[in-house]
Amino acid sequence: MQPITLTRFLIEQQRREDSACPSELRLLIETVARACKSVTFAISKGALGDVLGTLGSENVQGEVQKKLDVIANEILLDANEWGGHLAAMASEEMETIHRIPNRYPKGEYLLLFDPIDGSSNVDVDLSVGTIFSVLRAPENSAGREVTEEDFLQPGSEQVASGYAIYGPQTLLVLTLGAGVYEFTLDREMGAWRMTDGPLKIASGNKEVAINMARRAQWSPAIRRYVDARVGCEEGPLAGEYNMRWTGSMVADIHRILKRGGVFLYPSDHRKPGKARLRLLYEANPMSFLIEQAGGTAIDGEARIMDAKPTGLHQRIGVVLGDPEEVAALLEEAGQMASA
Ligand code: P6P
Repeated sequence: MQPITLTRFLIEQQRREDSACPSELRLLIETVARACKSVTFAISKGALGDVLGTLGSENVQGEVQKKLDVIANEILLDANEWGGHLAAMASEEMETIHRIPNRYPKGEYLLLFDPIDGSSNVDVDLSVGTIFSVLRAPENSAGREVTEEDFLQPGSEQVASGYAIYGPQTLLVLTLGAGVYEFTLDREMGAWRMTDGPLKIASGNKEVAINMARRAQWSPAIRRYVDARVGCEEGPLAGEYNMRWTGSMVADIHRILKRGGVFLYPSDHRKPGKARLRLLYEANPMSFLIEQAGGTAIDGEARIMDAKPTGLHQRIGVVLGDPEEVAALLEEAGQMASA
């Protein structure tokens, strides 16, 4: 039997009693998935498609923009503007929100995305991805212009999230709040075919994803947790763990969803509020997937999806994955606090 396509999966989700997928959301997800197909075809051209390298410009984050950052951003904007399912969009690559032009109908959803996560990997042919998060526009936004404030909702308000990962295969990993499902792009048919799901994070896979070069920024508890596992210390855990760091959150999170482990990008312990990863279109969508797969996602202390955002490009510390590993970190922090 042919694997289930994304279209069939979404239609069957729509039919469910608790319908986690109303028709407008189904259209949104299919539109994003179709845009990700265009992105993967652009990426795979590489140097032959003049899509590598930088533009010489900086984005709102102050990061040098890759050609593909802008290409993917435009693909996602163009694909989603006309469908009538969105009230507005927000992207890592745009300083403020992108409202739906008046020539198109507006819908009830807000779409947030990081068009190319880990874009510095593209020039050296390593995996990158597109991360997306879906919120409902506040009811009081009907009949008025959507504002940035309407996007500042806790991650617990997400109705869907997912990512495309552009690696040896092109995959779409998605949750509508009723489990996490993986689809593989069938490049001959152009269809997304379900290849795994519901995903559950395996416990006990002793792999730590962290950038050790940022050690000076970590809290004492995170240093003790990491040093005991992948530091140079002798101790009961020495030699039991391995380390992985791909430079692309999508690739590291996909590995954790498929075989377990833990991912850490802690905030800078020396400068409160200073962190690397963005809350609205990186940490929240990934936390939704991780929790739906039975994992835990915290900012180092508290649940990420409870955080009340204060800005569109706000950053946050991230520790997520195997619930036993996250619990071990929290225990470390608790012991140190009570010492
Ligand atoms: P560093 C990519 O730029 C990103 O936002 C995430 O995808 C990735 O996990 C992290 O930053 C890599 O950061 O400091 O290791 O370059």
